[in-house]
Amino acid sequence: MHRRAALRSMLVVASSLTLLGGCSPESESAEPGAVPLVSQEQGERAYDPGAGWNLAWQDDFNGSSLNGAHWTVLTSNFDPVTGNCNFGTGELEYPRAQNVTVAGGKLILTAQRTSDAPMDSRCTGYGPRSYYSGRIHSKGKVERRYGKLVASIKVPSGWGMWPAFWTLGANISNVGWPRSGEIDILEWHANEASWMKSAAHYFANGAQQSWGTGANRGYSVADAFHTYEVEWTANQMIFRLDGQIQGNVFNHNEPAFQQNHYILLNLALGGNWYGHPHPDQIGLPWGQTKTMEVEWVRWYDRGTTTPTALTNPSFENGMTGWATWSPNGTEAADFSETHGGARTGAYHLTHWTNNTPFEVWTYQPKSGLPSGNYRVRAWVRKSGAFDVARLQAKTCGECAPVFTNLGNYGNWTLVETPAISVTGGYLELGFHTRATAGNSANFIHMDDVQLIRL
Ligand SMILES: [Ca+2]
Ligand SMILES: [Ca+2]
Repeated sequence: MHRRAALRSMLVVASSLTLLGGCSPESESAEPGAVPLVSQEQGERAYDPGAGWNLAWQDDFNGSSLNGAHWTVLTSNFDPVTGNCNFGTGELEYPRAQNVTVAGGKLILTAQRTSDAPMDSRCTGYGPRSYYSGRIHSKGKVERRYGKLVASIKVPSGWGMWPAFWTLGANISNVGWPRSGEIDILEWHANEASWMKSAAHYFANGAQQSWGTGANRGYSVADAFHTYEVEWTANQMIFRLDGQIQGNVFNHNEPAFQQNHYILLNLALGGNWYGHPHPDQIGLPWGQTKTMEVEWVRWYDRGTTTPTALTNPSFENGMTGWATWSPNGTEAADFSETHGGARTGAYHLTHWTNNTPFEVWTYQPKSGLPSGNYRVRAWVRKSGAFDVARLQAKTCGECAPVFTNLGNYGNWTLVETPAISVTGGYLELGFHTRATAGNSANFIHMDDVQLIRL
């Protein structure tokens, strides 16, 4: 998408034109710490997601054809999802089915020069394309949120190669881009061949917002398999190369990243990230091919996929299942009620004040929990001035809680606590707020509480 261009131009060293003839992965891979290329070609590249992560979905690209239950193959330079020609970035390729194959346990996206002058009838104003290539997505088929999304990918070297492993928000057809959100796990640029480039794009404060980072392997990552991942939670994204080299952490609170996303894999050529080069400038001569190969894509969930059941977690049955506590002197002002205007269902929990200082802890006690680590999630809208506003959990009435301080959110926003260890089977979880000065503008709305076992 051309709107991604601003970020990309910031990340690319524009003066690296001396690399135009192609980089030299052989010499660079001799640096200390480099993994010999031959070992990476033997078998599937190993990956360990770490303790507490469970495989929720995967495609190993076995067999001899792409799994149509997972993927849709694009066969045009017009993108029907976004309505863009050349994907909004002026890319030189025309995706077609022949250039998407599965063989040897791998997905293979093949780029090649063509004199066919392919062009979608909706894109006549842009002129014909000069390359064929491959592009697939999982929209409407594999759509998930949070967890670790990882792939083992071999990107092709060569100037003008723009392989990418990324996601878009599943609601893009309704809200458009960038409101849908976009997570770029891997983008590769020949001028910085040792880097995994990662980014997030979204809409906030009336405009497109872009955040970017990178992870540097120290030698070219092209022409060998590496793992590229994002660890995505309600509050953060952590991008890793080969499970170890970490870029900067993206701390977010964006609705676009609290919904399902779908996966895209594609091998683009040229376009705005390379400064709109002429097809002859691309490092892919007539009669040759370049391939982006993917050994596997995996999506891991943190903890169990089924949250531990709470009583009345969406507050549809008044305060059933929930208790309240207030310190002496504030009971008369502790307003902890259910109201309409819910996130889901008809009702939600509200804390508010009638201009009187108050404090209230609305919590659900849970007994009989298996020992382990837990996390609490809930959706919140909040405004006003509170001294304390927390989503929290504790293992006894007098125990120190784990908590997340709630910010001001105009829209329903998903929040979660840090992990808490439960060994005695008991947990209290809920919302604790306190306002020492009366303020009629104070409000906090809460709905859809979940207890997650990690
Ligand atoms: Ca495989
Ligand atoms: Ca509700």
